[in-house]
Amino acid sequence: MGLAASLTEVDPQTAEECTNRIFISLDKDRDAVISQQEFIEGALGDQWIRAMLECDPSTVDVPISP
Ligand SMILES: [Ca+2]
Repeated sequence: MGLAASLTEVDPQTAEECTNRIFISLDKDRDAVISQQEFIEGALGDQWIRAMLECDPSTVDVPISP
């Protein structure tokens, strides 16, 4: 299954499960802190995490300052 197909199918993971999966994957030294280096290396090395971190602006309600 391709990445696009996997992103369009219903994912049984909850937001909390996704967050935990991302955190565990990125926190390589298990100190409960994600350093900038861990974040960059983890995001670059994991296609699923990169896909989860991408933001579609059309799905986010961002208030615009007057
Ligand atoms: Ca860490």
